[in-house]
Amino acid sequence: MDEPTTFHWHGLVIPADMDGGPHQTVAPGERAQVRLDIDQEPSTLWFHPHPMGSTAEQVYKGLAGLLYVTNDTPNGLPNEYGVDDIPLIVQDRRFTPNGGLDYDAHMNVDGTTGDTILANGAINTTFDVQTETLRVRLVNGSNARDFDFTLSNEAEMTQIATEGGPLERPIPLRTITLTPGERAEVLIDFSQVEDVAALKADGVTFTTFRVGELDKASIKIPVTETMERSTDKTADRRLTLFGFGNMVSINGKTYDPERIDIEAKRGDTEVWEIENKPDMMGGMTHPFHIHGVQFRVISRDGNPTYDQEKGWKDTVAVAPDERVKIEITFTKTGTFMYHCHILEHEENGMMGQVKVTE
Ligand SMILES: [Cu+2]
Repeated sequence: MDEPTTFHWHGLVIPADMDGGPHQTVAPGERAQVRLDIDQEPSTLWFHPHPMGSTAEQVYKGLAGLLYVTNDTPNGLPNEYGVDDIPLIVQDRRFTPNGGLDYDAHMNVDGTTGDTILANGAINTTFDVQTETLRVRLVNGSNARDFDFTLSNEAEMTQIATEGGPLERPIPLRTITLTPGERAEVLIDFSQVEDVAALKADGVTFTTFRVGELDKASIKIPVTETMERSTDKTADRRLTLFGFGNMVSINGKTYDPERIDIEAKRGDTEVWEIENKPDMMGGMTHPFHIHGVQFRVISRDGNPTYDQEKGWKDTVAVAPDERVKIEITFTKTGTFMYHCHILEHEENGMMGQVKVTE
């Protein structure tokens, strides 16, 4: 490329100097060697650039991919890549008349959206299902758009994981909603499907499953420890998300690379209350992401959070007028970003820095 970029590992719990935030740019023609020491739950992470001012356009034009964290312990889930375990990175895009990606951040003030839905970079994908149970790793890789995922036969999917690891218990769902940056692992049961079924985003088919002879699957879904999520924990910090378009802010401020907004100690556990303050128009959902950690969502407006969020998360949707409490333990040091994952909001300054020291 003829412009600077960075290598950001969304969801990896690593020190800030490996994290590829806006401070670690790689100039055109330059080479970067990245060493990652990975020690966290098996999960579906992704990577994308994070340079100040051009993250949204670089991601829109194709710079993003998946990173699987795995271990050697068989856990009873489908895990043969491309056979019974497939990724679907779902993104909306608009095309120029000659087929190029049409990025224009000004067409939609709250981020670039598209009229075409891609899965893994392609339009109208098909997959030949070979096993009764298929594990699908869903990623909302859009710049700005939330997706409601459903099956064409209106069957339930079983969500088994959030961004950073398995759910405490599997959750059957007809609709799975993901905001930009969020991921979910789901199991789809094809044993009752005749010929085809499709996955839809906001009612539009983006991947068709062709079903023939199916291998019987013996799936065991691992059950993990239940975490105590006391809804009356008091917040150590309050962050207020506000605004839309190019008038977005966190606690009334826009991003300043020279300013540390929050100082934290390594090993400390903090509760952050993230409030989405509505504006005169009612406001909009902001997906809130923190670098270098996986956190727990403990409450929404004082109530227990959704069961499908009871796993490690690195991005959490905060609806207008909602207060979401999350519990974070900082295990790595350095200066990390936290921001809205509507990429154009991030670029317009909806981002801050937390410095974690020994
Ligand atoms: Cu936002």
